[in-house]
Amino acid sequence: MTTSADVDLDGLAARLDEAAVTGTPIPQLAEVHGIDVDAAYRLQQALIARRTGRGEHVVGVKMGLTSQAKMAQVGVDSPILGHLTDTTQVPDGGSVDITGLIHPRVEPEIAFLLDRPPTPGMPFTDAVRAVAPALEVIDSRYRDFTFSLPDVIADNTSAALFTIGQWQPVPDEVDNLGVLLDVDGHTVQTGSTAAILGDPRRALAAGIALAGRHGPALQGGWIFLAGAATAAVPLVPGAHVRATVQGLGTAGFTTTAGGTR
Ligand code: OOG
Ligand code: MG
Repeated sequence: MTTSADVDLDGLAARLDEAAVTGTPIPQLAEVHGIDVDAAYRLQQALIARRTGRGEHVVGVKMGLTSQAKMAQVGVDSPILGHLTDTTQVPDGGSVDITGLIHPRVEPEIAFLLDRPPTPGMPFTDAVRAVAPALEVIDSRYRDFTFSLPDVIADNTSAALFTIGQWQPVPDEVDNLGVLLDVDGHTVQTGSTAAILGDPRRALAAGIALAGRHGPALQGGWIFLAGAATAAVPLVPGAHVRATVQGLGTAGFTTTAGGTR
């Protein structure tokens, strides 16, 4: 069997990159190439290096699979960390062409604005300057949206697009806020920030630990998405999508099939 030490991680990163750029799904890579979790994070770094080499900038990180609803939806039960880049941010209230995506889904999130490089055990209010409602569009580059834990890590945790609502001062409590996902004015998912590892502050702690082990070095001013509180729903062109987090307001966008981002 091939071991991960023998694998051309940059070659595999190129395949994932091309799948995203061309909107063409690919078979899973990890089992065939002997990619474990450590190698998968190195592969993700190689993928992000290709993108930053083209001029994208990392503006934050995202947690994935921090709620039971999400773990059950994709059959992977371990929290994961991915990168967010500037070109994938859709302005709040903006519109975005999703025709280049493969099989996009959207999910409601809560975002933290990091005040400084956070360290393990740092008080939440020292680490975080502001909080906001958010939306994430995920789009697995694998066929049928099916993957193993190392596969989804290598694929930058299915990250595709995201929107951040208005930043708000950090409230006293973030651990039991109602979360709604609306599409075309209909509520399609309801949940609570309590679904995010019991308290989304734990998602930050988990993210600090994952970043300490696998990178990247977290920066002040970066966005931190804590992971969806509900399952994700399929996203189609011509949809008006809105996330509401109790006490924090909304984040929204409209999808189009053509035109500009
Ligand atoms: C993996 C990404 C999960 C979340 O918020 O849980 C994620 C996936 O579901 O494809 O972003
Ligand atoms: Mg997400």
